[in-house]
Amino acid sequence: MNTKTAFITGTTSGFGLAIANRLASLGYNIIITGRRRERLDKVADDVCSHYGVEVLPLCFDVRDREACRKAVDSLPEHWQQIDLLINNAGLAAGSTPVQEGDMDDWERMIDTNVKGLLYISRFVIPLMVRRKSGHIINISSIAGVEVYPSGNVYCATKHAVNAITKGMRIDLLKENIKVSSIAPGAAETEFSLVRFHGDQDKADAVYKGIVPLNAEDIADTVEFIVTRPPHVNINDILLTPARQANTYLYNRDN
Ligand code: NDP
Ligand code: 8X3
Repeated sequence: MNTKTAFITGTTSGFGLAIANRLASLGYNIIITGRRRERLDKVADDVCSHYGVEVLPLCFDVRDREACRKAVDSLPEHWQQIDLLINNAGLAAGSTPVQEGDMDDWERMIDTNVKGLLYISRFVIPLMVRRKSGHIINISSIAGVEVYPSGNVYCATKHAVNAITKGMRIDLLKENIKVSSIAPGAAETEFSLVRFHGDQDKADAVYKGIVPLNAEDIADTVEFIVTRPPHVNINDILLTPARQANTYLYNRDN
């Protein structure tokens, strides 16, 4: 069996961390990324010793176009054979009506969720095209399907991810590259803590009275997508907690 290689962005916590472990458990060699070097190196050591696969940690900010270029350009020959790209790194910053929005928060979200995803894709996809083979999974959100109060710019970035996913699927059809997306609803990771700038009470309130999704649920979804036979592409999967009906309607009763 040929060992496959996956490039996963944002693996220092949450979905990316769970996906990295899951793909390693399936035998993938993995390229992992994030800005927090200590965490990244620890993930690399843990995954490597636990699963015995090769792990390459690359510490950089996806908002930095040249850093993205350098990271991909620096890949040794055998790491350039990327079978699977998971565009996961992303965030929400703030939750305020548009007329009160913090423009620095807006820029962080747009630069990370949209431009960062594009930069990484632009540098990795040619490596797939060269081999006429590959699979891209973009981590979108239910916020890419519906807008919710004070979700404005975050929702816009995830709507953009969905448009980019569709565009990739069209442009990469003749290159034998599959393109999928996963759109989770509320999932408990560091997401809300980041969104509320470290306010733990506000973050906890998001999940009050529901059992949220967790990172393993997203890793399960990735595993399902990547274990389909070659003739099948899973286009998009939207999953929510059982107690979530849409972006803003939850059953928080007992
Ligand atoms: P976490 O905050 O737990 O993880 C986010 C990851 O992205 C971290 O590893 C972080 O690493 C990385 N990241 C953030 N900004 C950058 C950057 N500028 N450069 C490089 N890496 C970056 O959140 P989740 O796991 O929940 O989020 C993962 C994805 O899932 C995001 O795209 C999010 O929008 C999406 N999502 C989340 C949902 C949820 O409810 N949790 C639901 C739907 C979608 P580091 O800080 O080390 O750079
Ligand atoms: C995160 C899920 O509903 O908080 O993408 O926007 S939501």
